[in-house]
Amino acid sequence: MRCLALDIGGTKIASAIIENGVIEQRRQITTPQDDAATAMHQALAEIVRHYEGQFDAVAVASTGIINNGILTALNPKNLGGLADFPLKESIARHTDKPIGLLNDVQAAVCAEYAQQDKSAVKNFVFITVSTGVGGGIILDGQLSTGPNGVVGHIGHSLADPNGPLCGCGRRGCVEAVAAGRAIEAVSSQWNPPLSPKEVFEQFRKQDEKATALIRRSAAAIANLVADMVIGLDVQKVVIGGSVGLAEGYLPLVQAYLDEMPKFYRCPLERAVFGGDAGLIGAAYWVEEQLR
Ligand code: ADP
Ligand code: BMX
Ligand code: ZN
Repeated sequence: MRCLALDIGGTKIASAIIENGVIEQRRQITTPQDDAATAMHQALAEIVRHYEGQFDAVAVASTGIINNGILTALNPKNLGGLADFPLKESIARHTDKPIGLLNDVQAAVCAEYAQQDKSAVKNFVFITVSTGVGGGIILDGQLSTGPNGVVGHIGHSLADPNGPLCGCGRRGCVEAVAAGRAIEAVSSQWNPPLSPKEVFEQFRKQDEKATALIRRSAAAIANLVADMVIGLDVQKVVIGGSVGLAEGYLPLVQAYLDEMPKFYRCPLERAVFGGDAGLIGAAYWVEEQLR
């Protein structure tokens, strides 16, 4: 089966044709932030038209709570204020092929779990540190989505009760201290202002201010990993997202995790599929659903 796969994140929308797990014709655009609903409808129309005649199904991995084809943002600030969006219906205007949709990190964990020894690893988590922070959770070998598609929104568990207000309305979420946007919220106020990518460049040059900011993020993610391990008996965690995959980040998370007592630790790895885990996982999941 040839799938048109889409990965809609807070920063970028990736698309590709995927057949037997192989990616072809990958494209990427910036996620609309202004007049987000109209621009999102237009972007989706353009993507589907671009690949017209080349796919048998559409597989969508998207940021947000994905339930019954509707995208509901837990943190609308990650999507230029877009809170609710009829994702399936918007795509269905341009194709009569079947459309399957799930949360972006739920998709990513499917791709990465397929690479694991399933007899040894039953409970497995993918954490993305990207525009936001999200999780995909496999329990007893099965993707867990919950009755409303909410499972995995672990970026909105507590990192610091006195921390910054999160875009979801809660104070001190992991996302509000660890995500790309959380790094940017601080570094954009510096003189000169720096992007998260530039903060990482400074961190790798051992700049003190940049190191403190990256350390704050990595410490929150290490605590999140520990919470997953002790709460769900997770046997392995894989990290993705542009912040999670940035050089030097994972060793720092590992160092914080190494400081924890034994019962809070588990093996920690970089995503095998890197930034393509969402695309590949969406295609994999939709093929399973249609089989
Ligand atoms: P999305 O959230 O759309 O899936 P990404 O995984 O690329 O997209 O994450 C976007 C976030 O990562 C943004 O906050 C961006 O500033 C940050 N970012 C992008 N590239 C890098 C990089 N090379 N190093 C560190 N951070 C990055
Ligand atoms: C947010 C939330 C999650 C998402 C996670 C990572 C929204 C719009 N998104 O916590 O659904 O999985 O970000 O998303 O509320 P990304 O855009 O950083 O990839
Ligand atoms: Zn939050």
